[in-house]
Amino acid sequence: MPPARLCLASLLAFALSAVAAQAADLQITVTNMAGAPVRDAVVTAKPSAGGWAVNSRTKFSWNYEMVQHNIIFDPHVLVVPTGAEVTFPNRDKVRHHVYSFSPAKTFEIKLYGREENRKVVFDKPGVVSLGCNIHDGMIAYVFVSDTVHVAKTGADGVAVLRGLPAGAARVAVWQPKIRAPGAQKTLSVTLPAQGMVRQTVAVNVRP
Ligand SMILES: [Cu+2]
Repeated sequence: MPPARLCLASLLAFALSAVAAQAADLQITVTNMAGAPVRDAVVTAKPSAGGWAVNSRTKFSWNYEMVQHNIIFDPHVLVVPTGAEVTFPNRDKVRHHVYSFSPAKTFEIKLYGREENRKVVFDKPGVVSLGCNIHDGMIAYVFVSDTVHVAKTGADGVAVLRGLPAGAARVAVWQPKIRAPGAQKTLSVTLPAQGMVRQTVAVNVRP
């Protein structure tokens, strides 16, 4: 590595450690209007301080895999960074035919069988609705994120975003059943230099 690159790398490491020392965590609890937890909601944050955009080196800590087994897609909602390659392994004895008409990624994986694998690159941010031509009940979503600050709620309705810079951030909560334009609700959050901010977001979801 040439010296200039080395110098830049150490500067970057220093800058990153400075950011890490001044970072807050955001815990969002998503509920329905009756207060019950809502799972599979995707929470994103875009701090006004910047630095949130994904790039070609962005790697989330989970697998980019949409498995088909027991005639369902698993997970129901898969979050990946823009540009990610997602595998679609078929673990069923029957064949599936995966497709999407979503503007963020229109594609089709023609009939393929047990233990076969297919790959699709999701190159544009947005929500991609998946279906299967053979099994109408198979529905799932690939959430293609343009921000590194993203998390999905579990059965408890909780998502935690770690290491957000201090200051204002635009937060969005998306879930396929939210009754709102784009199936999302947005809010503004002000983050301190350190500590955990906890907020509950109630959304109107279809049963
Ligand atoms: Cu199928």
